[in-house]
Amino acid sequence: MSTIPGAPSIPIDLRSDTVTRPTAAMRRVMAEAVVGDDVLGDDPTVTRLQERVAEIMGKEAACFVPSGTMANQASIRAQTEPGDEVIAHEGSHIINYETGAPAALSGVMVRTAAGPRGLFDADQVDGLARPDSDHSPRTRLVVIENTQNRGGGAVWPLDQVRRVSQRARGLGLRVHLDGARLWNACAATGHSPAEFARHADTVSCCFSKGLGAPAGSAVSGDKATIARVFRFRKMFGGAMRQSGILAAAALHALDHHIDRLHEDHENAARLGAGVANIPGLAVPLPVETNMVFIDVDRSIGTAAEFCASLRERGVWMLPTAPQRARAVCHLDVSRAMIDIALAAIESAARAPMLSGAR
Ligand code: TLP
Repeated sequence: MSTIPGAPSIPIDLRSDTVTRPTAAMRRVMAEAVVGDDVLGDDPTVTRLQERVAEIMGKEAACFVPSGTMANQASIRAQTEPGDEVIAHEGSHIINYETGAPAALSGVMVRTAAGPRGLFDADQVDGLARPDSDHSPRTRLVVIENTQNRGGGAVWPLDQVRRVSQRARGLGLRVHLDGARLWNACAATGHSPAEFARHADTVSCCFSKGLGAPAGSAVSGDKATIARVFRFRKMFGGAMRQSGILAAAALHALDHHIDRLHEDHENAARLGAGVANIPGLAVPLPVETNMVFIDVDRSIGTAAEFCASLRERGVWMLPTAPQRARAVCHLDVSRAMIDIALAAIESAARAPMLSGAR
């Protein structure tokens, strides 16, 4: 791909907060990690991470898994049986980006809730939960995603989480919190992870997004449920051996990369405000955390064309819909890089696209 003169020599990668590379300090603790065979239960670093995460979430136990997807899917499988139904927002990650896994791995159906910014409220749970009958699927689980990715990195207010959870539990349902970016929700609101997690039976969290570790997520919950999560982690092929190397990175991230998340939020706000002033571009969703969604006017081109043009200018973003792109701020993006990115975005918005303006 050609690069336009003046583009930064190292790309500014805003495709996701998953793109961060481990820092030198993180690589050091990984190299020095004391490890064992975690499938046999004797990797001390994994055990330490699991205990630490359970404590942070205010739960009895936690299970370290390779990815956020496995955290969600093992949680769904642990709390449902084939033929059951799960309630989730239509824009949720488990529906849109996990390759149909609820159907494939758990044999469940998902009944969708609608609502602005990926949020829904307690009354919708009433309407979506099935009556107890011989004919209906059994509704078993409600999934809340906080922050909500496709909703713009939207934060579920604690009170709304509480309302939805109370209603769900009142109906005998369990609650799973997809907390891939719960750290960001906490940084934005000042609430602790445990304050959100107490309203969920299982809560996932990721170390490989805003926290900057190379891989790894965890599911926390009561002992019996987490025992089932361990079982399905193994069944899904996610039990790892000397995974203390990864757990060491996660522990380092918990110690060093949580307090700085507000910087990503400030950078995203700066990016969003700048983009909103560029003709032909709009910021359709409030910038609450580290994500900025950008709507591209058809007169400029498609979002894919816009991202391709931007890439030639050294800035990487992902198209998420025909006219929508996403930029995510993270550990490897500084405030100065945001200003460089804004200049590139403005230049790309002015340039004729590959297929020309329509
Ligand atoms: N999200 C990725 C893509 O899959 C879209 C991203 O770049 O944002 N829950 C939520 C809310 C997520 O955003 C993601 C990843 C996951 C779960 C899954 O995590 P991984 O990628 O570790 O399986």
